[in-house]
Amino acid sequence: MQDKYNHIEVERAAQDHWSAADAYRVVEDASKPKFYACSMLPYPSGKLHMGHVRNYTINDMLTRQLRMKGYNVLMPMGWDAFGLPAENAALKNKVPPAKWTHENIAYMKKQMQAMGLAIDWSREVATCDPDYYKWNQWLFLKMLEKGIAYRKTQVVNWDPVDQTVLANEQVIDGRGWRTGALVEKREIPGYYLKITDYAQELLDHVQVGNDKATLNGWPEKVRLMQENWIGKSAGVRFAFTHAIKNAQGDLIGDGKMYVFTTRADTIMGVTFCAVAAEHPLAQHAAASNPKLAAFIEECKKGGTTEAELALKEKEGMPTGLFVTHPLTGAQVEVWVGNYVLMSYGDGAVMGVPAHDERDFAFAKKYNLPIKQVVAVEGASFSTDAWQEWYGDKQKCMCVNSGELDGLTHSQAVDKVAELLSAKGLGEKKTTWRLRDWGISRQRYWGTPIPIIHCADCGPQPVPEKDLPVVLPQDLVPDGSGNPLVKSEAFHAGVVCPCCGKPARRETDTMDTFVDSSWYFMRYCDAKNSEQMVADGAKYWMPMDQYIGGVEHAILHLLYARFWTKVMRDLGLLQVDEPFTKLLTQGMVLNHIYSRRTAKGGKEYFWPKDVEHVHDEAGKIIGAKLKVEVESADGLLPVGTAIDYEGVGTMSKSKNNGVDPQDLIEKYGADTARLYTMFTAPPELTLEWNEAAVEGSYRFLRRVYNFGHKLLGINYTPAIMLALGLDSLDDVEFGKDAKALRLEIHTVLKQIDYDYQRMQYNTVVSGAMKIINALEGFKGGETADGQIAMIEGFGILLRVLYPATPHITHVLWKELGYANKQGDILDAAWPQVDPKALVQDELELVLQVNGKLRGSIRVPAGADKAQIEAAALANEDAQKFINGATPKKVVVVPGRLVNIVV
Ligand code: ANZ
Ligand code: ZN
Repeated sequence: MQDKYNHIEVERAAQDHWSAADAYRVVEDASKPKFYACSMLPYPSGKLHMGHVRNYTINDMLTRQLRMKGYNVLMPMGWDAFGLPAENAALKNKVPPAKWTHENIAYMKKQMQAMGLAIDWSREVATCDPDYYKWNQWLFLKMLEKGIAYRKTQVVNWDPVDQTVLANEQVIDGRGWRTGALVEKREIPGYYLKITDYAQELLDHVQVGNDKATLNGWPEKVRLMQENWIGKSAGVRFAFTHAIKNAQGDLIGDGKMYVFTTRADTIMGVTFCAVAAEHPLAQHAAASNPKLAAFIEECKKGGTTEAELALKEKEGMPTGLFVTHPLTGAQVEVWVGNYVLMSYGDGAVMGVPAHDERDFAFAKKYNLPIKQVVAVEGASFSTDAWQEWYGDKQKCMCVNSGELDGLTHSQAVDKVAELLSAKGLGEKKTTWRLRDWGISRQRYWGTPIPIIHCADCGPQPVPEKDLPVVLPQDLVPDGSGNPLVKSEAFHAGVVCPCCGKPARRETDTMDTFVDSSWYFMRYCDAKNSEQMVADGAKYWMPMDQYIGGVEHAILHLLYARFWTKVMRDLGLLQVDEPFTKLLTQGMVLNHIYSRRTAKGGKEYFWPKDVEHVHDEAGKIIGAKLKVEVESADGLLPVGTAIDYEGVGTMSKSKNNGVDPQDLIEKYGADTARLYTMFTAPPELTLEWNEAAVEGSYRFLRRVYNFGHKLLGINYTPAIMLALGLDSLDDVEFGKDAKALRLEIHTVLKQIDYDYQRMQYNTVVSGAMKIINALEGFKGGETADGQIAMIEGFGILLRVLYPATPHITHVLWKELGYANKQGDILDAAWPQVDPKALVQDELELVLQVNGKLRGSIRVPAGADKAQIEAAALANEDAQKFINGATPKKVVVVPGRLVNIVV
């Protein structure tokens, strides 16, 4: 063993050993309890960032600890290898996305190996591999057969200059990212998956407080986000009648304009109606009203997400059309409103400005009447300004509403539904926010949708025997649309499966969320060429612990849950939910430093080049350069003033990322891992601190040095074994050794608990307490003292091992612990020795007349009489008793003694 900690040597030795032993290959083994621990698969963007390091270290700690506890643990890894960044890189560098992607995968895999992660690489999956995406295609065809997948027109972003469809993220402020041209909306056909068929089950399993909920191991905030996204709302759907006819003379919508409302109790407060720009009544009115037509065009531009709509100024225009209120018979004017979504409910709303905040803003803007129809006792209503209670349905009662007056919200809703249904104009209805999942993308780098288009027979599924439809590997996008459209090879020889005539392949590819919806199941049967999933998935699924970023809280998790349910319903799996527990790790943050350039631009500085400027109280008031830096304004000298922007997520654009590679090279993987685990609980943000990285390194050096010192004592583990001393039961521990054991086993007990709840930062602080206790131990000269140290150090190595596997592996071996227990990788998890926790003496709180007056120490086995005597003899007690005769003495065993005078 080297006498100084050399992380390079240590890590090389440990990694060589593990790879020679193929230490991380796991096989299904029915005799052991299984545990499936998995991180969200990374996009192969080029190199790892600190967020990855954090994510995978959490996963690795879990994996290594549970393996020691006797579980059969799977920790796999793969690559979310399709997607837009590869196409963008290809465009920029003129290399095919496949080449770029594979090079990145190779590099990032090397980095992961350098981190010492216990990944079973034999199960590696890259989603751009035909052996993988074949099964996307296969399941898609099954879904088509079952009607879960279907074709309909969809609205896409169209760049008129590049003549190409843009992904949402390629539209910036309504313009194409490359051309800057105003983006148009176009309708083209695409494929959809009926996730809405599963809405109720998706909600039930995730909803907090629902009896059917099974995802109790998920963070509540994620469950709420899913619930909101699914968005179940109970209300009433009913029609306003009208006699508006289209150009052909037919009644539009059979003379009924349907709306959906969650506030049917406010139906008497309707003063207008509003429809979406795409609504048939809006279209009809626009045909004879150019101003309205222009307004409708304007509405269609820009974002259509709910978040964008919420921020938009509420705008509208009257159509000049009127509909009839179903209960009062009043004529109500129809407006076009930019806040009405065509894709929700019926694309039309009843406007109740007194009780709906958006309608209120709209009515104020266009001077429409506002009529109060519900009231809350003691609160007064005015049309001047919106107040929260106007929209509150909990405490309110109907007013100014004829026969509804005096009813509560739910009574009134029942009554209105009854009245409307008697007229055949409406009924209660549940509406969902969740939409079907559109999976067609007009992009090259994705899973080809297995469809063949025949001029005579229409779109036909590719026969199963012809799967996979392989994506050409060598195309280079040039910015002018999907290169598959122009690829002759892709279409060569394709014939209609139905009539055999020459035909064309579908050139759309699948949304990459398809790839990430089931990769974790493929890990279980990664090499199976006959089936999508098989016995491996039976054994490993559901996943016991999923770990990833909160940015995937909605779409990815929802799609994966849906996909799992579809696979279950197709008989491929027996599980209802894929992820039993979920941990969303916090972001890694760092300081942000910037400066305005002479031209008014902004440039960011690397934190290493900058130091803080403090005021007298030590508060950071700014920053300055520590070194010369090349800038847009030429070379900036040391001392140049820099703006300090506080902390934020590490990102390339802010130039505040820390490259894990540098860290690993300088300090080693163990330090990088230890630092990320120690600095914050896994779910909270982690603020970068270079000094703490060095502190982590120093801690490991202390552990190493202590281990090295133990080599020189009489009772190393190896010598103990040689003497036949492999059980501690026969050892008589003296006072010092007992105290050391008490301390270490007490910490171990806490560490055990912290491991269970994955609070790894306090696991590491527990390990620090153990090394402090060992270093401070005074009884190391005697045999029992040395044995207690060897025991304690063995505990330290094992509790630390999941965080820092390399150094602990080497010390475990060099000191001879491995002689009996084998590699630390499979060593038994240390057990708390109940005997070590037994205290010889107890400290009891001492009270006189219920007031704290000090404490006493008594033998652990002392009876009531002994405790009483000790308390009465105590000097502090005597001062307060002051010669009086005690009336009684109360003893609470193990806690306190109270003398009452
Ligand atoms: C009248 C009303 C009065 C409403 C009131 C609310 C408060 P949730 O709960 O999110 O489902 N709405 C219906 N369809 C819409 C569409 N296509 N675009 C925009 N808004 C639409 O929301 C249901 C409410 O959203 C409905 O209830 C309707 O406004 C509006 F005091 O009807 B309400
Ligand atoms: Zn045909």
